[in-house]
Amino acid sequence: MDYSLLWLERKPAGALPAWAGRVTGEVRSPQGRAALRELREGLKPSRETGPALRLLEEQGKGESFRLFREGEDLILAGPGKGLLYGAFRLLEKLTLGEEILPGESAPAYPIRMLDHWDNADGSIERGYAGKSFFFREGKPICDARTRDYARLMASVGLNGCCLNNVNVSGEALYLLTGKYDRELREIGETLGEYGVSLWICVSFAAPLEQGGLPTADPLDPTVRRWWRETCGRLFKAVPDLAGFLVKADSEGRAGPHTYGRTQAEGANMLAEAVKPHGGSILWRCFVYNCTQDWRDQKTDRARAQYDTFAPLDGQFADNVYLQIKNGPVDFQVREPVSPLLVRLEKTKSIVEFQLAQEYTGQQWHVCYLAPLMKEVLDFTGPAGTVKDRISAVCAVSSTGGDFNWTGHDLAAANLYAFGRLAWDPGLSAEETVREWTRLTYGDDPRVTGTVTDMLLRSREVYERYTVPLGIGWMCVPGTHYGPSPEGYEYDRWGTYHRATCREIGVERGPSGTGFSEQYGPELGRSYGAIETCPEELLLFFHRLPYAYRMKDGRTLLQRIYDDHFAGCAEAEAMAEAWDALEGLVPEDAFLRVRERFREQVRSAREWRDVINSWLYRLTLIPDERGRPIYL
Ligand code: GCW
Repeated sequence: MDYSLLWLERKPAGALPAWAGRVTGEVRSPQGRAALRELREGLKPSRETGPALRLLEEQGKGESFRLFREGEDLILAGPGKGLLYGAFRLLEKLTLGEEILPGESAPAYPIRMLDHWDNADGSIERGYAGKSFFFREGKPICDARTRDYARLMASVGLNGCCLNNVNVSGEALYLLTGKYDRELREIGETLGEYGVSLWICVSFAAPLEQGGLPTADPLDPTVRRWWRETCGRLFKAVPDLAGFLVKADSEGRAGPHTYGRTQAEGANMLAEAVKPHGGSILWRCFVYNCTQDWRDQKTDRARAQYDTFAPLDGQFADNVYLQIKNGPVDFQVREPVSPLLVRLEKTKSIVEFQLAQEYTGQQWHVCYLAPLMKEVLDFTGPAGTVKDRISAVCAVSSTGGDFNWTGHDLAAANLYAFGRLAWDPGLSAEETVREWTRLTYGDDPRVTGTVTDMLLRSREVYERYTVPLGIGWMCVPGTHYGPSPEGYEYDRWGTYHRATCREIGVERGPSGTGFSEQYGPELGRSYGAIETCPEELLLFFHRLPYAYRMKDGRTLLQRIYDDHFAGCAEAEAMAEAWDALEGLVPEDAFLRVRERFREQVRSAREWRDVINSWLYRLTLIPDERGRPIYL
């Protein structure tokens, strides 16, 4: 096989409970049948009589499952999808050697999906794991990998897949028009067997570009009719289609603003068209001015999404979900939680994480993202905690056609953790990483100890040698890999740190752009004042002189120098720790990860030297410890 099955490679072994010797069940749905098949393949039952694992398929569309004992039998009960999730959980627990306790489990959210930024030509926007396995040469494809992808998704409880890039272009524009109905139907059925619904991205300008109409104005009756008719045909031809994801009025794409309409008018028009087919609209909130003049100090990109969407709360149809990136700017290694996530009272929202490590090392650097996801889910704002307020979760996928799916073997931990947290946001980053490590590499404590430890620290290590204290955006424009401290500084994207020889950072407190006030009075006050702002976000919220004293007495500049030295040293130590696992993990995996660590160390040193040298040249303040800081 030209790809691995990741955490599904390992199967239960050793002494299994008596009931595992026989697997029976009357299952009707495709998902119920898949559950039975997975259990039989996983447990290899050998008896015709005696204690059994019995599957009881119940009516309904739910996704929960129950486990209970009847004499010597174990019963797994639930609707088809529930049986599937239960089957995978059961197999996983047996592989981990955990006790199977009676109980019930249900997902926290009805939509738990991956957004693929795959293009029809087979490339992937911000893809770091090879070519698309959904598109080849301009066409959607369905093959054995589609099915194995769906199995991997279901094994961690994920139930949605958006097939194509939010920047819809090329042949992907025709996914809507009937040209690829057969392929879409096939993909939809294959994913559906594992409970994964199919979503596609559509272009708001489609009536104009594909429909031949003179406008795409959402209030124009001919436009509305075009969408209704297009959806009528499409949803019939592709019964597993769940709806559309839309990037409108964002980074040059058309949207309702193009026609002087509100975001709600745009989203609702599409919502009306998909509603008769049970469809939903995932409407991205990534709307901001991407043609800013760097001299304009009033416009603050961090404010944009809240300013656009908060006043529209209550105006969206009930099958619209506002899709909100986890931070207010754009997937930096450290941002505050988007205030919009804790603001909406009457509108459904879906949080968007980015497993594709665009700004977190592009799957060459190890960066375990569960701590970031937890930080967001557990964040409490004036109207409650994110995990209780959102209605759904999604993540930009990190997958591609590489053998190991995610480019870096250790990046698979992010995919795993996202699924587990989407099902149960109460889990901890530690629990999920331990599970993943043991499922992937077995139980040798030298391996589990090293791998879990490095993964849990990896985000902060990355943050230290790249852009500490919430500063963000010192990466190379375009590729977003490697350091370029002023790369985005005089550009149009609104991503400034405004460093001079005296100060650094954007003032976002009440005396500045006022962004901190979007968090309501209490939190707003705390972010808005330098003394109470969490240090890790200090330069996100404040503009400070380099001589500013941090809580531990170091100057701000010294802290930045130190972080770069320390982060880089930690990256070097992680690489050595991995080297020590030679012979303890499979050789091919060992070599792949070792190659990645070599690049991580090279790149970490580059970050350290470029950022420190730049700051030294700007300020002429040397490192107090006299370490070499210029190239
Ligand atoms: O971070 C930016 C990326 C773009 C991406 C955009 C978005 C898909 O650099 O590549 O486009 O975000 O999220 O829409």
